[in-house]
Amino acid sequence: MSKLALYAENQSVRIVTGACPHDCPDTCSWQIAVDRANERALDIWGHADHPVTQGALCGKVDRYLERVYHADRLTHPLRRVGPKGSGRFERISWRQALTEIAARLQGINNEWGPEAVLPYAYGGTMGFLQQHCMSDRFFQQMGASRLAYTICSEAGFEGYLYTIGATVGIEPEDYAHARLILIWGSNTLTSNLHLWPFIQQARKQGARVIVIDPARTRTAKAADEWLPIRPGADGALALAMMHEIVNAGLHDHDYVTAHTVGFEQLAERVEEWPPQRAAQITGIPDERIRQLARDYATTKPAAIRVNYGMQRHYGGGMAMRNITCLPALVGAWREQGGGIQLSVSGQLRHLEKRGLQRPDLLAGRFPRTINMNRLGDALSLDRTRLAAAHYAPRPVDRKPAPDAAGPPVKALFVYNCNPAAVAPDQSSVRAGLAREDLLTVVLEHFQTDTADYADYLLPATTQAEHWDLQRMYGHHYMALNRPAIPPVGEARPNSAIFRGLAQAMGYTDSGFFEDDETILRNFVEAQRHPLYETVTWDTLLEKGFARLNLPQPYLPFAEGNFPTPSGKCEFYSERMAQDGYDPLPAYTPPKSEESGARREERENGSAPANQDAQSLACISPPAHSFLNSSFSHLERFRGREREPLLWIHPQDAAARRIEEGAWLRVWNELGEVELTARVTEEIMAGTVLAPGIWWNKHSPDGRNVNQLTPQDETDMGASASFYDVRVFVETA
Ligand SMILES: Nc1nc2c(c(=O)[nH]1)N[C@H]1C(S)=C(S)[C@@H](COP(=O)(O)OP(=O)(O)OC[C@H]3O[C@@H](n4cnc5c(=O)[nH]c(N)nc54)[C@H](O)[C@@H]3O)O[C@H]1N2
Ligand SMILES: Nc1nc2c(c(=O)[nH]1)N[C@H]1C(S)=C(S)[C@@H](COP(=O)(O)OP(=O)(O)OC[C@H]3O[C@@H](n4cnc5c(=O)[nH]c(N)nc54)[C@H](O)[C@@H]3O)O[C@H]1N2
Ligand code: SF4
Ligand SMILES: [Mo]
Repeated sequence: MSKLALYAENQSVRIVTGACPHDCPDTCSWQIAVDRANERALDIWGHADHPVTQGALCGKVDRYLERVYHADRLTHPLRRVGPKGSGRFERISWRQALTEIAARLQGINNEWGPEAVLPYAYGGTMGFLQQHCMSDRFFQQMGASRLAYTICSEAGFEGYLYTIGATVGIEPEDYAHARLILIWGSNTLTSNLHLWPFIQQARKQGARVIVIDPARTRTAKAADEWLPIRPGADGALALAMMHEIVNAGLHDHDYVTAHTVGFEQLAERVEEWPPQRAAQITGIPDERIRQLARDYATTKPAAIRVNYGMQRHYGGGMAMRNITCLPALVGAWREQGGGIQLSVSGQLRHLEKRGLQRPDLLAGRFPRTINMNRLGDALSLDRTRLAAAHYAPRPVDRKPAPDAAGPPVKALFVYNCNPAAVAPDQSSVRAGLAREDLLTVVLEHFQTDTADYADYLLPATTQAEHWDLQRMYGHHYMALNRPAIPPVGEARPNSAIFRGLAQAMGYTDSGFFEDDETILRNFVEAQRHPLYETVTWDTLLEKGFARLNLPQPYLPFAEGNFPTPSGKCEFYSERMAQDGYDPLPAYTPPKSEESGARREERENGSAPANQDAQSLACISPPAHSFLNSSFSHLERFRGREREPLLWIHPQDAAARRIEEGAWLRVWNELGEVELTARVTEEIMAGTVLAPGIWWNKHSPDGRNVNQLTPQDETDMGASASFYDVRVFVETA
């Protein structure tokens, strides 16, 4: 019997439909059973009618109610009592908290101007309401610094956009129709679980699945083939595939002629990329590259699921661009199950969001924008570093001179984010957070590593307790989240906290008085684009989710119509040339090839022959049981991941006399962290892998892998280069 059927018969239970808030391409629709007598949630499950959720949540969110009712939940406002970072607090009332924070903000605004206030937020929730609605209104009314949301996806986004014009692509359901599926820099069974049933359906009909990844992930194990590739080398692989396809005449002449621009220049460019050259860079034998290219061009339909893992490198933007050229080159877009998906968030680009976020409250001001990856620099009192923290996403963008960098950051507002654990160059971030003169306000469910540094720690509601509308990006269903239970303790939704702060600041705009349900209903009803005709408030209330007004099957580019400037897939991009890039696909090597670790090797004369002194590439993708740093503090999930590990190939381990379970010191020019060795052939030689993201305070030495990751921006979008890292490893 389904859970729904089980509870539906029970008069003492109410069933509330909602949606998972997490930053995950699956955006599941869920149902919660609530005991009417005491308003306590009893059970949670995946919505059976949702075409992608298909009745199942992942192993993390299946236990969401443990998170909701966990003894460690923050249940009332707190004010710091110990020294900065000590994590010691006393309980205060909401009124006290809001009044005191408002008074301190007024003081900072008067002395330094509003740009001295920096909001810092990311993916705790992907809801239109609790992610960036009332907070945007609040900070825009103030004129605070703005934050560029670059920590995850911007490099890949830009590469994809330059090539095909929008982040749209194949929908998950259509992967079932593919005959060849390349899972490229993605760990589907961990980070995009609900795609897997469609892939399995395809395999039942004979499809082959190939995983291109430096690690033999659980996805690679479940696939037909694992193709190990060196981190950061994907751009070269795609170039060589195009070389082979064009030289063998396997490209789709008609599609290329009708729907692409720049084929002649592309053909000339890829001439420079024979598979032998790419083999040197990728570590994939040239014969295997040739075969992959021929299979990709001749198996129809051919689908690519590319994801963010492969773009967390300096050349991530260009690598994504190259890969995005492939489906047009072979005409894969023609068929159901052919094409590519990075994200389908571009389907939301026609949303009317002004009523939600109220940019008009800026009233003509243009506050500076800070790149969130450079939080360490932003919190530094050194003006040169502050200038470096400004957002400059393209080569043609310039950062200001130190004198023009603006005021130091004097107040930091963190919500939906745990930067002390997730942001790069952790020692810089923590040094900044430890500044006694910095006012830090943190809105959280739990006392995270970041919350330890708060002056005021404010309890936020979870998704079980508040309204929201979920912004999906891996499929085409928007989902409404209704509150199932009353707030736990004195917790308040982010929206209510910012509403309260606005009132404490004396802001009078009517936008600060709207209630949550009204905001969402107005937002849904404000849409005029035909794409959202089917997403009505009534449908959302009734069913819990609504499909965008897209046909099924949905073939976005079967007849071209790319939303690029030329209307075609741009092998040659004039816009890239204008923005300061090579207008053609190119290979951009990892920056860590030239980083401190490599310099150090040359300077202390550790010759390549001396293998145990050599640095290794280091990547830190998500542990299966965590969601970024969420869930990693709960015993159940921590238990599943054992302890902070470093996967190292037996060859690299032997050269360093490292044995399974050994205590390791892992370091580079930025920092150092201690990890336990997992000696395994599941990572390619020359690369190590540290599953993330552990909280610092749950790591044996109080630090995590972000000690080793740089603030450096990627080639496009000023994104994070978490996996463009080299490290030295030795037994501690
Ligand atoms: N369970 C779980 N699910 C999640 C998350 C989570 O933390 N846990 N995080 C969510 C978020 S915010 C995001 S952005 C996505 C992230 O999920 P994905 O987009 O899948 O990205 P990653 O997990 O960073 O990396 C995916 C794979 O890329 C590989 N990889 C690393 N470098 C390279 C490279 O240079 N080339 C290639 N070909 N592969 C490479 C890694 O080994 C990893 O197996 O998942 C979301 N879903
Ligand atoms: N080394 C390394 N670092 C990485 C990555 C990596 O692969 N390797 N991945 C990067 C990526 S892709 C991403 S997206 C970032 C993610 O980094 P974050 O966006 O910081 O994600 P989480 O670590 O899940 O932290 C989200 C926090 O928001 C809180 N939260 C959830 N809902 C709410 C709410 O409604 N209100 C409030 N106030 N708080 C809420 C949760 O309790 C949690 O502590 O990390 C990045 N960092
Ligand atoms: S984290 Fe992803 S897979 Fe898990 S319930 Fe949420 S949306 Fe679904
Ligand atoms: Mo992410």
